[in-house]
Amino acid sequence: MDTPPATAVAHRICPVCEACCGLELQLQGERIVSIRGHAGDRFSGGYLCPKGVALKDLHEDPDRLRAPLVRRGGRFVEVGWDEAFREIEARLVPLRERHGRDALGLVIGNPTVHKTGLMLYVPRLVRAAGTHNVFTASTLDQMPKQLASGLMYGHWLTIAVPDIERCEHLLVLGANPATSNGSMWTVPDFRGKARAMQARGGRLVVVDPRRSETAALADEHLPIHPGADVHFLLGLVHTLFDEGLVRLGRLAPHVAGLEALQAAVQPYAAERVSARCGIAAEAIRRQARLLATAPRAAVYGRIGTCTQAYGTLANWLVDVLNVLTGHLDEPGGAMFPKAAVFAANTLGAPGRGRGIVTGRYRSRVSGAPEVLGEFPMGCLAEEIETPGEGQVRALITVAGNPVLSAPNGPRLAAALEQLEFMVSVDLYLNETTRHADVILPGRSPLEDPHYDVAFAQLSHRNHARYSPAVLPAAPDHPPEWQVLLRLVAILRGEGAGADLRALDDRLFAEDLQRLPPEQAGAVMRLLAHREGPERLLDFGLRSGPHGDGFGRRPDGLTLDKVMAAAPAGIDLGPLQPRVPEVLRTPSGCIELAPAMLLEDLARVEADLAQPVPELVLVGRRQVRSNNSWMHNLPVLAKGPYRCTLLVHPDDARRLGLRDGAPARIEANGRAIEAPVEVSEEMRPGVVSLPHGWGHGLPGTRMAVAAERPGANLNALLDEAARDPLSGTAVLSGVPVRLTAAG
Ligand SMILES: Nc1nc2c(c(=O)[nH]1)N[C@H]1C(S)=C(S)[C@@H](COP(=O)(O)OP(=O)(O)OC[C@H]3O[C@@H](n4cnc5c(=O)[nH]c(N)nc54)[C@H](O)[C@@H]3O)O[C@H]1N2
Ligand SMILES: Nc1nc2c(c(=O)[nH]1)N[C@H]1C(S)=C(S)[C@@H](COP(=O)(O)OP(=O)(O)OC[C@H]3O[C@@H](n4cnc5c(=O)[nH]c(N)nc54)[C@H](O)[C@@H]3O)O[C@H]1N2
Ligand code: SF4
Ligand SMILES: [Mo]
Repeated sequence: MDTPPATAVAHRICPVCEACCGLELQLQGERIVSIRGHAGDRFSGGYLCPKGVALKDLHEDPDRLRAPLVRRGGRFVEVGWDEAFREIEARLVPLRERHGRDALGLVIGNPTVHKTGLMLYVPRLVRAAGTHNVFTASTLDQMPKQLASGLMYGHWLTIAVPDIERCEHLLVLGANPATSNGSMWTVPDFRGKARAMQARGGRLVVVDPRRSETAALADEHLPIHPGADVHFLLGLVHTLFDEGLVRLGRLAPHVAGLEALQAAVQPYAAERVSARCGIAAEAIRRQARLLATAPRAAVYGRIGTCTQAYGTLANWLVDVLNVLTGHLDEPGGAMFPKAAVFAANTLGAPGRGRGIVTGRYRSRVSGAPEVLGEFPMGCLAEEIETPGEGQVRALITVAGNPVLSAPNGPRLAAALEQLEFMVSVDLYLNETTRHADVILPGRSPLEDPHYDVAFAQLSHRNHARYSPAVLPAAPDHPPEWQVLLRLVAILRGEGAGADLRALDDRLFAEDLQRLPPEQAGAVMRLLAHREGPERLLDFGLRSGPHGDGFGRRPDGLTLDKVMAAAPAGIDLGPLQPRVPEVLRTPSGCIELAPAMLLEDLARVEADLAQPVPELVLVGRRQVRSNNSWMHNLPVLAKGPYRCTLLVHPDDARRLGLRDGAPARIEANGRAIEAPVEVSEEMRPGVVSLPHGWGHGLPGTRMAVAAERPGANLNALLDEAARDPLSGTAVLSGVPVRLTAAG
């Protein structure tokens, strides 16, 4: 008789969102019994949300792909891995030979930054492709933050985050961390940390057109008119100068452009911007005074301040406020993390650098400037549709679903049908991958080891954590770094059957070329027992700011030490002041008045002359949802219908809309329908619909999601509307027309 399998406990860092919670799994053999927060985790301390629990459903989801699919005669058939790669080689290599490297486009989606293997090997894929046509979720998301930070501090990843555990006044704009669990700011259990701040006498102020879950926690909520953060922030900065509240403190010798900034904000008194942002002038002035007089304070802006027409300006002004009030780089203020691995903000010589540039080349059709090596996602469809040299004829998507997550998905879906060849590296046959010729499935996250390479760079506290794989993968199912490496081999002309270990060695040796040859050789030998992401991690840890320097600092970190500290992880302590060492601008100073930004203020001036739109649409995130891809998991899909349009009672009355009845939402000559949820949460004149819905399209294989498909907000949006500096799409504050449907 079989003995029942023993119960075991395993641990895994959750790879779904930026909070990076430590999870504890109860297992019975290879069956997951339950998932909860790991109380012993040195970073998240037991916090989790329903999406962490849903990793069980993801692991077990019968719709999750386990074998490659190849389109044959209009249908997808399962094939072996070798056959799938041979198909890709046979179709992609001649296409690139005929039409050049730019004929292959790349789409890189959000989960890439959450998976160690993808995070570390996608750059290799991008390099091997050698195409200008790179499109990522960054231009639907945080590029304005990265551009503004790059211009001010000299590096794209020198990003200040609130030191919430010591903060006493937190001003949040366009973020809902109580639901999103934080973004460009890794802060598990934001709610608990915000409450602790309030219990210390601290104050939370939230600027949001909706009384969001975070605004509901706040001491003050300012319901701003969408898209007007730049006006509000200009009013705050003006007030600081006007009322003599500027205090640079310790940073004074490290700041450039103060006078130019003062002159530039001169036209934007609170009294002048008030009508545009819908916040009383006295309330704007009061917020400036509160910020200036709080001993420890931080301003934090997130996606609501990014996905709008003035995203880069708004994100610049957030940090300008932190600098002018003496709160940047101070404990309890906005501080710079120092990650253990690949800490981008520690590279190069301390204190001075080359700074950043954009527009080194431009997109073929619209002439959009390259930003951080990519073009706006909103340009993808036109690059596929428009004939000529450099036309995108083939596409590789990695962990992206732009048909739902990018503006004007219907146009993009039609464009994808015109491609000569498309490969998707993904978990599902969904709205985007249904257009592919070959789909290469990733593994369940529980089958992969994990280290958060991206989010440790944005963390409210420095830490190093590793988790081994929890469950074994099917023996023939390669980890995703090997899938990408196989694609690299094909793109480099080494063939689908190339020796991956040898290729991995060569690529690592290429990475080491910036070291002196004898040092590179020594590193190669010391890490010869590792391969893939773990070799890169060990290298990153040992050569990083907390590392052992390959023996030079014996107390420092190595991957062995971090592995031995699993599952609790290693706490590297609270953030420390880093100015001027962290700066990489050519001047060696914090640039308060970059020319590109001052010039862009002309658009704000023009905007002020326009009437404020009467009715606009914003998005919203929901705890049981994650962009477009977790709606197939039963534990998240159950409960009330969530893809509802929140409408203020006054607007509902005026427009003849009833609670629960469908409304027709029109914009840009397109329309969708969603049920109305009458809600006092909304600012009058603003309605809110979540994004990532619109499932059940023909050819998809996500049965649970298709039962309640929801409406695709992005089907309405204009793919050409963007912040011209960062290329980031305008996803919020879009004028709409609303009528009762039917
Ligand atoms: N209107 C509106 N649109 C938005 C937003 C908004 O606020 N409003 N938010 C934007 C933001 S911030 C973002 S980041 C983007 C996100 O947009 P995308 O980057 O397109 O991300 P998702 O929509 O989450 O789709 C993720 C894809 O990755 C696949 N996937 C999941 N896990 C894995 C894995 O481990 N390996 C592989 N290979 N694939 C995996 C999923 O099946 C899915 O196809 O959406 C943007 N779109
Ligand atoms: N549960 C869940 N968590 C997630 C995700 C998810 O889909 N679901 N997605 C993840 C991803 S990819 C990201 S990038 C992060 C994003 O994380 P957050 O930046 O916290 O994003 P949201 O929760 O969408 O909150 C944005 C808020 O901005 C408000 N807003 C809209 N327009 C404006 C405006 O013009 N001005 C101002 N001031 N506010 C405005 C909205 O009402 C909303 O409350 O969340 C991540 N976490
Ligand atoms: S908050 Fe984010 S990291 Fe934490 S359990 Fe939820 S999805 Fe996972
Ligand atoms: Mo995002």
